Amino acid sequence: MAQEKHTWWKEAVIYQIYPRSFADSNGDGIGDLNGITEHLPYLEKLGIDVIWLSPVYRSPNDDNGYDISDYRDIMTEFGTMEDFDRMLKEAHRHHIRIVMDLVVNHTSDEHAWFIESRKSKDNPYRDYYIWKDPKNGKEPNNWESCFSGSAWQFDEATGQYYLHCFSKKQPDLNWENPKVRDEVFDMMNWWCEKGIDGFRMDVISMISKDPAYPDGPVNDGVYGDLNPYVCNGPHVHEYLEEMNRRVLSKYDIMTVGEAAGVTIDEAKKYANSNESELNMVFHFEHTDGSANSDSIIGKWTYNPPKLSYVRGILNKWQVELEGKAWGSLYWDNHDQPRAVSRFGNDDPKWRVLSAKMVATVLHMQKGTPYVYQGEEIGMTNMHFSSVKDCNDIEEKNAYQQYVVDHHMISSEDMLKCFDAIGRDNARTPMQWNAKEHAGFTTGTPWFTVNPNYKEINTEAALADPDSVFYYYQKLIYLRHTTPIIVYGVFHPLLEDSDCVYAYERTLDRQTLTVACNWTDREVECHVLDGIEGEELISNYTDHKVGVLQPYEARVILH
Ligand code: TEU
Ligand code: CA
Repeated sequence: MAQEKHTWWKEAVIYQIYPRSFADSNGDGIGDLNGITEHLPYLEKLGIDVIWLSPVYRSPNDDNGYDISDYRDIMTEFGTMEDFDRMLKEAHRHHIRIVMDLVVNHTSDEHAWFIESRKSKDNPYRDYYIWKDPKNGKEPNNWESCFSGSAWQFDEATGQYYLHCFSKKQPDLNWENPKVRDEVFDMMNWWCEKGIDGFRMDVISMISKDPAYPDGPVNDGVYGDLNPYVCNGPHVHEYLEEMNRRVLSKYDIMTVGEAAGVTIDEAKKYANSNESELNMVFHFEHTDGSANSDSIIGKWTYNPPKLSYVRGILNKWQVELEGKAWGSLYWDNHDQPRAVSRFGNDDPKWRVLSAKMVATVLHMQKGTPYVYQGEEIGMTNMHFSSVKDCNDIEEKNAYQQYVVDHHMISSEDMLKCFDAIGRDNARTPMQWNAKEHAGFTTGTPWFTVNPNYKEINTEAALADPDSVFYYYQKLIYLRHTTPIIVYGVFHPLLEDSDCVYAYERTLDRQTLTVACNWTDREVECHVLDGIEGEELISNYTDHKVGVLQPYEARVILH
């Protein structure tokens, strides 16, 4: 088999920062760029190679920065362009690259293009967005926005509707218009010239819509599903090839597409080995709430994910992308609950052990791993006792639609779903120490700090050699020093086990065997029996033959 092409982004570990909740440097309660700069030595110590920065551009914050009103300016609360330049320079000095979030499926409705576009039907910016006439006096079709309600908003001034796959303050750009592509590519080149190291592309799989705009299947009895008509649409690969030609191929950068609705076959195109589009994509199969455990309503559930399901999906992606496309690895991000709470066990008795186990399962697989801020110290989900305490627009709108307007679910059950998989879980402030507000701010934090910060914080983690932090540090170090972890071929083991996640990686004459107990019970497991080799990492110091202890993880190179 041909030797796989070696590149820096295949060997890298990425750390995602959600700036609003990372570190506040000036006491206004909101995380900012200078807060990130101050903590670069912490990230260098962890050993990560790249920061993916959630959006820092100017934004009215209807969706916390995923609604951009100026792509070439910095959000006022986060600092200035000088602060950005300094952060970039300092990051590079600490051997850390910076990947920007690129949100170009939509803009804010406060972006200058949209302000012009909505003025009149003959405005030069009209075709920058997707405008349609009413159908029988109503919305052009039945599509539901990803944030509940219709995906169409009527605009009095011109008597037409505009499309917004997300909030009504996030109108979708019309990528069919070559002027839109010119503007986006110019803006991307401008950031690349500044010296940034890549892009994470927000819902990039949604930029090309089915030109027929047909009604979607009605799932929850209210609206129709837009996904089949907006994900992986007819021109998406054409547009990304054009982007690659006109921007990406000119720089030594990495790209990861957030690809809602992506299948393995589509991923092979987006992330093909010829690198004609993107370097890799995020898929949602193992984190999509309703797919992964029985749905309660729409995407919402409070049922825990089953090992067999999660493993089936991850293994399938490992095996099928081999040699064809590069993959990405993640358990959580700013849209997902905390990894240890969802896939491990956040009970204080098991939190540390299971956080390490869950990390092992992911970090020994093939692909580029992503660590979400706080994951490296085993931060947990948050409990919200009222919708008034929630911040996320997705949660608030879902509550309004399902609980208030349509009485389809009780308030109690909806909140149980938010506790289990709501996006707010990931957005509570980073826990730095046991002082007031977890050391996140000297002022009043913009969002509730998880009350467990006295036990779970970076200062405590750095003082404890057995902490989750040092385990992540070691996983990252191993990836940097052990080629089989980056380039080895993946082979599933024990695919019928209800308790153990096990697999092998092979490269040249070496084998890496990984065995992880997904449960809080001791379980029988023989995949490591008789293997003589070097134990690269484990969350237990003593082992027993033929069994794995609760949440035990072991990795042997032989
Ligand atoms: O997310 C897109 C997406 O498809 C989902 O993960 C979404 O957050 C939601 O959970 C759908 O149920 C991206 C960003 O990551 C997210 O933060 C933004 O809100 C969204 O796009 C719009 O820009
Ligand atoms: Ca601040």
